[in-house]
Amino acid sequence: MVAGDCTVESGITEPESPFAQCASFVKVQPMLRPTLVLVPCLLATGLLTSGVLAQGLSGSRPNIVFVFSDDHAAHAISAYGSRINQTPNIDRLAATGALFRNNFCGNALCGPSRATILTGLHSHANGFMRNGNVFDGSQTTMPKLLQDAGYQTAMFGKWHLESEPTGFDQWMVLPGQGQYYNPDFLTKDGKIRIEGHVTDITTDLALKWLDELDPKKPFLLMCQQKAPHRSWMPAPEDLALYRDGDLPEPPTLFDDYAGRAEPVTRQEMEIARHLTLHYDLVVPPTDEERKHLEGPDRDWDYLWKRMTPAQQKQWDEAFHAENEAFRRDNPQGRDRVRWAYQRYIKNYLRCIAGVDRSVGKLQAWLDAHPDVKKNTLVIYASDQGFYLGDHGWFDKRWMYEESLRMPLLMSWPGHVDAGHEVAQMTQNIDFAPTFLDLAGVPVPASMHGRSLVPLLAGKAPETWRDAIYYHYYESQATHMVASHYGVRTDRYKLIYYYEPQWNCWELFDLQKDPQEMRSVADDPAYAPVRAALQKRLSELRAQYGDDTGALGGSTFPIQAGITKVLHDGDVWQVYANCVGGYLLQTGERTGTTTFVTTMQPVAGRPLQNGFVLASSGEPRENLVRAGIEFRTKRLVIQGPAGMREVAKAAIEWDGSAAVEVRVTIDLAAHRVTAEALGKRIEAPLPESWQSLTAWGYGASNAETRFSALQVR
Ligand code: SGN
Ligand code: CA
Repeated sequence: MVAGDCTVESGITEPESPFAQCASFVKVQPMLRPTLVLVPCLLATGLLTSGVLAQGLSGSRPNIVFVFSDDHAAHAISAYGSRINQTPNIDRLAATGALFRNNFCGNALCGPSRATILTGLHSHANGFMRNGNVFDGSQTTMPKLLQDAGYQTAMFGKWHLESEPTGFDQWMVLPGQGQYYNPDFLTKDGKIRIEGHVTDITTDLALKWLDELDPKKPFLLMCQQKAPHRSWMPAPEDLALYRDGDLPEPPTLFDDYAGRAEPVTRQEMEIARHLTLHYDLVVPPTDEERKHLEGPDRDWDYLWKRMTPAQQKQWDEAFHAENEAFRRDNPQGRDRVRWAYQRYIKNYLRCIAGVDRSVGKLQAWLDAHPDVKKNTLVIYASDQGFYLGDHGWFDKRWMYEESLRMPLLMSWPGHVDAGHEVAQMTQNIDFAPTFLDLAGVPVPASMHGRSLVPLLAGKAPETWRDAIYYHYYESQATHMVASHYGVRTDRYKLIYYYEPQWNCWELFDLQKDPQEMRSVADDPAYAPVRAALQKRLSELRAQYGDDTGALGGSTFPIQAGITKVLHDGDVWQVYANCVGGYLLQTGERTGTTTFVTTMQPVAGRPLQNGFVLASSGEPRENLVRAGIEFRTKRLVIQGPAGMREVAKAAIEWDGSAAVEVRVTIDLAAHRVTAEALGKRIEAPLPESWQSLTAWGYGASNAETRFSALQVR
């Protein structure tokens, strides 16, 4: 078979043993089927240079040990220059292999990043745009393709994609976020609880699977740690770390958000205001405090009770004295922020110490099995980055560097140069193509990413990407980060907050302002840069086929959690890829107002609801929702305090026909009523509601068709 200037023989039809020496990988490519030759095609298209190492890696069918953690920022890895911790085992991967300097996610959230890794697709194309979506496990995924190509496949630990894992011979995953102590695992045979700390247990499950492998077939092991995700509960043996002294604070701990767009001031992820005392900062509540617990703090007792008495004792010993001192000193203002930062970052880093030890255990297993080791590529990565007090924050979601960056290290001694650094911009869309390329499986043309194999060989293809695309959707959810999409090049970053009430841009010159403290979007000196980036952004949206985030004009000046709006004559088709998404028009109405519309679910989407919404004042705080909960076939009213259900009635409905809903708001009687299909429900409204200031449509995780809203 001849392609370009290189001849590659192929014809090996049996998968090669991972335990055998990777036979003469320089001369001959072991390929699964003669028709599946990838290297020459890549060479012909210029994706690959003639790097001997690169030719050796494509189709070399290594075992892949993929260690993947949750929320581990690159700047908490010493190989990436961490100022606050040491990660000797992860660093060893860099010392013996490659470190990717500029690896990014496409949507800094757990489920979306995982769905991207499985599919090689950005969120809009794999359908998993926000946590709480349900992954469509029937689509083509990298583990399935590897399985078809003769790989043994396994997944242990955090999954977070709601549907059952597909493409794995063996899996044991945490339900949802999972628990740190004595966690439950979902298995093919139901749920089991295992005593211990989740990081150790996940590692042990992976090691046990390695022990039981079929030595004749290559394997993919996905060992996915829950740590260091919130609420940062380290294993007992790590509680003693960082006891003495303070860790350095990030320079932007007291960021005031001046010079950034307005959504940045509206988030709820500040160390100062949003870290909770009990759940996050592990100070147990007093009896008095226990009477008024709010938000995540309500879960502290549950977490505590999950622990065994021995584990509780270890926790008490670790934190009691510090907690007493905190109660006694009762720091305020910046002192309290500093105290919270120290408590938070230390527990976060203690969790990472456990993850690093897990990487060490897997390396030790390989060291003890040299025949496997010589055919095994070990990878460490995490689903997104995280704010380690940077900008005063914890959590992720934003397109700013700290959460956009994902750590990525790959070690395969003898095949990847030790100490190799990759400077090109890579992304989580590239993981699946890379694994497939290594396995000699053709990369489906539909995948958005590209194989990183040429970069591993130290040869930069001339056509490597000059920009990455990003799109974050989970607007109306925990931490309240506005939806946005954007583009990053090696020097600049352009971000668009597209919900109409924001409709604003940020532009950062990363060379002059690496901490992204001052947007230059409106600086005339940057007008040409901004224009070029806007063009590049449109091109990327077209290239990846992303038409989400195009929100149907200015008829609804307030929107949240809406992914797409289609407007056809009198019909508004609203895709709210979010719990409680809404679009509102503004106005002023007193007395009694009746709203009438029909609502109908669009087939093929997860069914949740269609609502008429009305607000008095700030919609985020005062919003009544009345309409049909499609899933449960009920007429319901929610709010105005949060999304709490305040009235409900079952309806006779076939689950698909358009339903007319009539909602009346009587501000004199302080009452909201909803009627549909002969049923009528009502609920009180606060006296503070003197006038309506906005109204419109709402939906949750649904695509819903509404007729024009009549306002009478
Ligand atoms: C939970 C956390 C949030 C976190 C999300 C998403 N709250 O909701 O702080 O942003 O997960 O994290 S908690 O009270 O449950 O800890 S992700 O990694 O799964 O995307
Ligand atoms: Ca995560």
